[in-house]
Amino acid sequence: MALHEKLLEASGKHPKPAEHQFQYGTAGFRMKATLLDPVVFRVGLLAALRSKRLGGQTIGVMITASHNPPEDNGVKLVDPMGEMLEASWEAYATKLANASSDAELVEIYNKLSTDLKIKSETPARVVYARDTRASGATLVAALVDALEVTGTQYTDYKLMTTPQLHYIVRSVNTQGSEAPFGEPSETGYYKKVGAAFKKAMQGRKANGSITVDCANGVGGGKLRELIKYLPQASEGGLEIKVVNDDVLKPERLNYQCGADFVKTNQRAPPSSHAGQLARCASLDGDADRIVFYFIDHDGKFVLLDGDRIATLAASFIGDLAKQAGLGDELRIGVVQTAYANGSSTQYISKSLKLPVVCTPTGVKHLHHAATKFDIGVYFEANGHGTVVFSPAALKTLATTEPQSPAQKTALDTLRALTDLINQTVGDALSDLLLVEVILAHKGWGPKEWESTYTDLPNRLVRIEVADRNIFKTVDAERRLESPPGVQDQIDALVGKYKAGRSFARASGTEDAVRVYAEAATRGEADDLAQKVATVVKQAGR
Ligand code: G16
Repeated sequence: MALHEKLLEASGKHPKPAEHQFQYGTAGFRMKATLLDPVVFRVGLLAALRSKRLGGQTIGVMITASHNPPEDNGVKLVDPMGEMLEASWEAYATKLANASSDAELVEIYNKLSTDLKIKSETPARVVYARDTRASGATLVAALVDALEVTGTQYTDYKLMTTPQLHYIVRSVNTQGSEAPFGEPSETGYYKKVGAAFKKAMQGRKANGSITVDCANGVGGGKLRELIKYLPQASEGGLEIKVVNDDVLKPERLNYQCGADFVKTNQRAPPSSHAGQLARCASLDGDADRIVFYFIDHDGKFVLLDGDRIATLAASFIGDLAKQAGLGDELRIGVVQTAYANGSSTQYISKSLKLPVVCTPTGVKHLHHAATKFDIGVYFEANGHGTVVFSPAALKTLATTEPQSPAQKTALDTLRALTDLINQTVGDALSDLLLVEVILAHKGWGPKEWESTYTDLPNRLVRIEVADRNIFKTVDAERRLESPPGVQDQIDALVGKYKAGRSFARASGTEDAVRVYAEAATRGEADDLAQKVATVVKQAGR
């Protein structure tokens, strides 16, 4: 049978509901799982094309809806070096996903093959994994149908965190090269991270234990596994208490727990029994985000979010670079989004004296901007982020000869960090250990970490509107250009509050508009958020 006939037949098993329009957004396709079968099938076709286009390099497919509720699912593609799919291909993904019939799908597929000059004899290679959602297994079957029909070589990595799959993709593609990323297996990931953690600690002891809420997602089991590769608590290693790791009751995923719950509600999961000043952290459903928090002496909840991780990491790495005698050679910068607390941005530029760049939401934007520095630290306030070292910076670190014992220690720590940090994408497990290393080096608890600067009180509100696509932003999502007049109303409101700042943007992962507001006091921040939310609600009716 010719390929187009096979494609027609296979596509017939994955019909697209006529009324739905799909879009490859902030984190790939994400929606109610019941709608996803044809989308995943078509993403499988695109993964095959992408691999062929790149000369048979391995492409990753991750089936996850991360922080979304249990009934949702999603799918996204991972490029060969572990980055997010190249932006120009997002449009192809959207086009394939919206083909209204099997025949049109085959037509678009063939046209893409021709336009992209894809050679049919080039092999296609794909690796894939999924999170713990109940719908994952059926969606994998749709993906496999696409991989089979296109003659793609594929490996099923089963249940994995999203960043683990990114690690696998880069490891597979760099095997046998000058810069192998790691052993392309789950065990390889644990070995690499575990060994780097031990080196980066430099014999220091963690200050007490940390409790990690795993959102009842895929991160729980994986964290338990990773712990086996770390120095054991009984031998003076870090004690990690794993909670909310129930993946057998699907409805518990991200419910009243997890990084998104904690960040949005600015409170600990109701199940948390942490005592005062005890270090706590929450992952999200696919373990690519992490936020930290603690209960203060006066019983107040204190959040240490992505901005805090960015500032902690940037100051630590900056100090190490200076101690290693590389302060003038390595240009360190921080990348944030509009959600970054104004105080954090101020602290980075005024106290740390580092450049700060603001990009739209979405790791792909931040990652890209971070690669412009020798060492780029990027974190979204929601806890999604990592640190990237440029090839030149890695070379400098590898070849610099230390001139004193202190320089050697700093250099060794920096080298260990380049392995501890998952440079492909934000990785909650690797970020957890990065923070623990820094706190251990500084001899800090969460209180000392918090005391570096004072957050402006802020509020995040989620608003459901008739059509979120009418909300279009400019200036790294800080201003609305449509609907007309709405930004003027927001500006007028913001002007009434001391240190007020607010913006509204359509979510790329949920059917909603998000409003962020900050101001000098808690009352004012809440008030401003509610008022801007009302403006958005009216405009979105
Ligand atoms: C995804 C993206 C993040 C983004 C978040 C919320 O995270 O990867 O970059 O911050 O969605 O995006 P939005 O506000 O557009 O809904 P995750 O953890 O859900 O994959």
